[in-house]
Amino acid sequence: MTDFADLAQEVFDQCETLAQFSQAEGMMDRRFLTKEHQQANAQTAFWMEAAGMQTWQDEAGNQYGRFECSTPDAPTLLFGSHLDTVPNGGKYDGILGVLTPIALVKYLNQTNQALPFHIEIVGFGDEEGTRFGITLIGSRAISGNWDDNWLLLQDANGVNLSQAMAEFGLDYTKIQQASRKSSNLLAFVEIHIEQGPVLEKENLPVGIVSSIAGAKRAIISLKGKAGHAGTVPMHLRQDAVVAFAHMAVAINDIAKKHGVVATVGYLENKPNAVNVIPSRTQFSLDIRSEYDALRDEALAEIESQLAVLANEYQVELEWKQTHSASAVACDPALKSMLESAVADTGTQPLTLFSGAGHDAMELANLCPMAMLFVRCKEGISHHPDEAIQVGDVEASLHVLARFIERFAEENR
Ligand code: HGY
Ligand code: MN
Ligand code: MN
Repeated sequence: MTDFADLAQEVFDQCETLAQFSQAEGMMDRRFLTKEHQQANAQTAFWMEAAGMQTWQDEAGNQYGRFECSTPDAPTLLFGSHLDTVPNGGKYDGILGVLTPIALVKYLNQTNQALPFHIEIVGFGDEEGTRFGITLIGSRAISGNWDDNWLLLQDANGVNLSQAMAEFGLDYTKIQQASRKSSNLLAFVEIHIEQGPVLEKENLPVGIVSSIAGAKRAIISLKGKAGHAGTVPMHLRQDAVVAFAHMAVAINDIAKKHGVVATVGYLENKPNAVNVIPSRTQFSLDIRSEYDALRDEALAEIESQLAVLANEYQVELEWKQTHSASAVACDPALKSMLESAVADTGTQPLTLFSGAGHDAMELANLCPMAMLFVRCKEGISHHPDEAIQVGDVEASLHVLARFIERFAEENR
């Protein structure tokens, strides 16, 4: 059996190297079209070239590498994941899914494997959506779902997307060049940390993804009435924070009742002064399920309950949906090929669904898609304690090498 230990260690060390490109001292924070994004693309391109790939950056800031086979007009098998992170995130979410396939290509190059398809790897520039508020910008540019309205979106410093693209050296008038045709793409495969506890509980290094949860997101603004904390009687107040507090509990209770997940992750309060009754509170809602109908049922109940609470606490409520993605099933044939490849390496093939969203759900609009999960410590993610074991990277390389052999047999 090939020894992937050195390549696995290399991937692990490269995750450390990329982690230094962060906009915040002492924590992971790499956002779309920033200097740190530019550094991560350049470093990734360097490793891609060292593995024997040609490299380029597309008009959406995605970093590509290409490993050609001997047949010029052969189709392409595409691997990839994202190079951006959440604020105070981990070193492996997304990153592992770019660096592991680079190591695989290095192995294929060193062993001169004659493949009937080209291999490409893409490092998406924005999956988390933490700079401009919408997610999957890089993969949506590739799938042809780019929306020019995004150009006016602004980041926390008031920089809009078109300015950020120009500063990054991109010409947004050419953004359509980033979109790919499905005709020459055989499949898209994303390797990603599980970001959940199942593989660790089952004591498995890898797992195969069945489907990816569909998420809806909204920003909800409450308008109450500011007033003196000492003089306005309680029964005459229009306190936006009190209204919010009841809404947050209602969201939590309704989600549990319907068996979906809902999160209030972002909260802003104004004027946020110790002796002023809060007049404006704004918060985010992220609600997901493996089943869109279940999610939407819970969402409808949340919407009506928040209207009742807004009335009860005398605040005006404004609801702005910011994201909507349907649940996406992985391609059955690819899924079973991954399951066979896992079994070939002597590991029990466990299939599980992904509560986290991924670029793979966007690429599914272009070609058959599959995902391989890698165990992570206690399922921790979107947190600096995110951790993986080198041995599990090694296990995933064995699976991918076997998957490539099977996929090549299918496509000769
Ligand atoms: O939010 C998500 O599911 C992903 O990590 N962006
Ligand atoms: Mn993430
Ligand atoms: Mn991710």
